[in-house]
Amino acid sequence: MTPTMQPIEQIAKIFKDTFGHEPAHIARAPGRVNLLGEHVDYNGGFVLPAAIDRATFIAFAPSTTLHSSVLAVDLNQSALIAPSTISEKTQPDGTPLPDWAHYPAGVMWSLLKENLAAPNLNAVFASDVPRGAGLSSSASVEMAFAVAWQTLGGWTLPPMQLALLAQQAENEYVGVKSGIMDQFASACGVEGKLLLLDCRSLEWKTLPLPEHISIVIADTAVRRKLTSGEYNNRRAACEEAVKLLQNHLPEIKSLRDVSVEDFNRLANTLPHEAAMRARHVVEEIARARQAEPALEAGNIQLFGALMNACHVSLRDLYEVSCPELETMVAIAQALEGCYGARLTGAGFGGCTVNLVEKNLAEKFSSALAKKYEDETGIAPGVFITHPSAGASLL
Ligand code: NG1
Repeated sequence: MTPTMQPIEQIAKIFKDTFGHEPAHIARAPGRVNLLGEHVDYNGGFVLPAAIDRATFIAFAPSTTLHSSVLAVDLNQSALIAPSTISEKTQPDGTPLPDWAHYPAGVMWSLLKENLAAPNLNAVFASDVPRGAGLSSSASVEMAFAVAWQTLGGWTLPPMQLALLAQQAENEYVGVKSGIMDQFASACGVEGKLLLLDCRSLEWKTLPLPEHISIVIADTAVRRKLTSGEYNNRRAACEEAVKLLQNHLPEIKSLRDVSVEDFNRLANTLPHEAAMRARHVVEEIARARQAEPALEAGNIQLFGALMNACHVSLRDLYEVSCPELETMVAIAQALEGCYGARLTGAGFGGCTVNLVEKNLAEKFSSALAKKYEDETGIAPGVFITHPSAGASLL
């Protein structure tokens, strides 16, 4: 599926209505879905995401004013971002930047910090990536603006370097201590391919998705609050486990360095909660490594089984599931044509990812949506997705 033309036409029209002329450029930056390697990016592990055919689209042109003027179509709000007030997170008139504007402002801040030109621009953006659903809508906004400033700034960086700058924006400006997976997938996506990233070395490669397989995303339509607190708690538990394990394994730098065998031997030296969190990470990294030869060989049964095992681990050890995600996964796993189903992203709500036989994908999607609504009374969003290319100008 190619990206729908609708958001492009919409932002181009709103741009012209707002600024009185056509945009100079349009860029697109996709969201992502993670198939395996959950909550391991910040532990230096391996992740297996794909950029998806849902994206943030941005229409933009240089501005001669002392600020950038940014309009978020989906929220019907605008904000002014000026280099002179960016550090205070305020607009030029002293009013606070709205939360959504922290993403574009963070990217400008990050670029300026690295002495890269981020000229003032007029921009209109819209996205069809569901927000707060574990599909990296925020990274797609960051990457869209990173491409815009790269275009107007007259410099070019490799996509991974641009992703690292967007991650810096998210970590240091927005204040979410996320790993590199989201920005990487949005920046480096490859049409039709899954991506395998070593989050420590940042080396990556593509892996094949068999022709007869579709990826189906199912949004529970449940959004949990307190997610960033829960996310940071789990990060802290992983760090605690590393410190304690270093008493026995002084050479380790992160849970990435701990083998399943060593962990089994030492798990009882850790407090209960840290042991559960760390076990998920150590075993999940092992699963992601197993996935590489499985996908290279087209062994989708094994890959699906690894996804199912990942879900159990996220539910029982990492404790990031919720009743609606459980319902969605249980229904999916019992449907014909499903090889694997699990929650994707940080958890506590949001989406599941499902690997489904292509010729059954439509039937699977409508049955999943109907049964989920029957059981929960909540109308979900279920859609078939296709791995897409990374962020670029159109
Ligand atoms: P989601 O839930 O998609 O935002 C978060 C992190 C990722 C990664 C996953 C868990 C943010 C912005 N991103 O993803 O870096 O750690 O959780 O694998 O918090």
